[in-house]
Amino acid sequence: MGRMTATPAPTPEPAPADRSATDRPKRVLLAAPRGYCAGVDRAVIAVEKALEQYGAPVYVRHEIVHNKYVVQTLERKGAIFVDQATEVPPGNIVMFSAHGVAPTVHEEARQGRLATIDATCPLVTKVHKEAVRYAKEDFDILLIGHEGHEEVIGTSGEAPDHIQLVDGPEDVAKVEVRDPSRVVWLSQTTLSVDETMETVDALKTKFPQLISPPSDDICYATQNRQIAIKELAGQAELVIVVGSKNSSNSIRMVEVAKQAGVPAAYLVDFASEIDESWLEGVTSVGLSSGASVPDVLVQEVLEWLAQRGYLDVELVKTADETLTFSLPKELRRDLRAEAAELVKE
Ligand code: 10D
Ligand code: SF4
Repeated sequence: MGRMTATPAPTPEPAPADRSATDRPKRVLLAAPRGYCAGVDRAVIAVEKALEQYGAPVYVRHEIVHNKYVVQTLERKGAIFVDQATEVPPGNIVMFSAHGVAPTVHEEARQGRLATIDATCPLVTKVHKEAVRYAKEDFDILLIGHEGHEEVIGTSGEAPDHIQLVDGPEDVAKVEVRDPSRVVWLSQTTLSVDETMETVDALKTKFPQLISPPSDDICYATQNRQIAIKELAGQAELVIVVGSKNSSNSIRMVEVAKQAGVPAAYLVDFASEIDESWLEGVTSVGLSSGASVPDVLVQEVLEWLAQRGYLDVELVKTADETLTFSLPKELRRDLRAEAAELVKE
């Protein structure tokens, strides 16, 4: 009997991890937390309640939150959005947006004989209070934020003589202060955490005695959404963030995804804005939404993706959010009667 030749070992079946990207089931990695934060939820409900209680029209100075769909939906219910309180006819109700306003805007409303509802997020108000306190103590305040953004305009208005804006690390070179031993930095609530820390480091190099805010000015919701998007970015070839083009926190999420290494990341208001070509060669799509985005818009994107074979939806959860804020106290008053009295005075 001749010797048996050794049978070559069978080629092992490729393990699932070795399968090419095109063989793997298409999936969506859905971020949690995403969408509405406590301040946005409060502000949107405040407009709805005001319309219910006082009837239309309720004027709102600036978009209540930076979201096209929210604004269009509230307009259909009777809200009228204006750029300035001075555009509102006397004897009416005006609501201030979640981004906050300068004290001069409260004064304009008084002069214009308007009843007001302040829907400023309490976490923005916290930054206003810090600005007032440090200005009283005669500090130079370096406000890190994006020039022209509504929140920055409101916060700066609390202490215009003490605040200067620092719009990113490249702005640091031009910052001048009166006394380098009395300088504090504050920030807009919806910035990129990493970029803000770069700006702070540059400021600290220039002003070693720089004081930090007593607690984080970048709010919990902004931070949580950025942490979740970083987690997605490591596992997806495409990230879609639902949000409007003027929404600072939503724009930051796209930037954070790109910085975390995802090959492509886009901001869309609606599923209809997604370009089919973005999906070429993509197995895993990361999906999230900004703090001003109702979840119905994310559900529409999920349906759009499901129709194109992205049927598996995996939740990528990095935090639980339970914070809620009570509604603006003005909603407990009869503001229509108050507004009518104001025009009689
Ligand atoms: O542009 P943004 O991120 O500041 O505002 P958005 O309305 O999109 O989100 C809510 C954030 C607010 C009101 C600022 F704190
Ligand atoms: Fe408030 Fe943060 Fe939401 Fe802005 S993003 S409304 S600061 S909770």
